[in-house]
Amino acid sequence: MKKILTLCIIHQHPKILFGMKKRGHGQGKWNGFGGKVEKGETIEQGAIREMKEESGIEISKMNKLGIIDFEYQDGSGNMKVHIFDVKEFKGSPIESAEMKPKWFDVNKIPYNQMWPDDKYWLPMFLNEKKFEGKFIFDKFNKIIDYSLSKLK
Ligand code: 6OG
Repeated sequence: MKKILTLCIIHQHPKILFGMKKRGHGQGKWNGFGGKVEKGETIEQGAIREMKEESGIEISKMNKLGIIDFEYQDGSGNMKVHIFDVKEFKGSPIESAEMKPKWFDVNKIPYNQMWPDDKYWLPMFLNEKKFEGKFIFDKFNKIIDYSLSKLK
């Protein structure tokens, strides 16, 4: 079974909040906040829990914009990531053991320090378009194939 993960991004135009992952998978990259959905929780509950754990922020309203399948060429680490646009929240971001948060201008998104798939789908996210896609990586985290489509 594919692992189900969440990814939450706060976009308050013209600012967007990312966190620098301090450890584990994706260390050293800026990304939204999220992680694995646990047994017994819904995807939304998992998203809310991970956002709180990693940034201190409590989500009050969010909108699912994307679903992306990530696969590795060798079959390892396959996952399905549900991507949420956080619309309303309480609190302000604090650094956690996992993430160091920072607001960016949407014109200065640090794509060269992010997962290589982000530059394909973030423009749709910023335009609040729904999307779904699939990215296949090699063992060096390079994209070897992908598909991405906008949903109506
Ligand atoms: P933990 O494994 O630490 O959560 N994530 C990815 N995000 C993007 N944009 N591209 C990828 O390409 C990703 N792989 C994982 C999902 C990992 C967090 O990082 C996201 C989770 O929010 C392969 O529990």
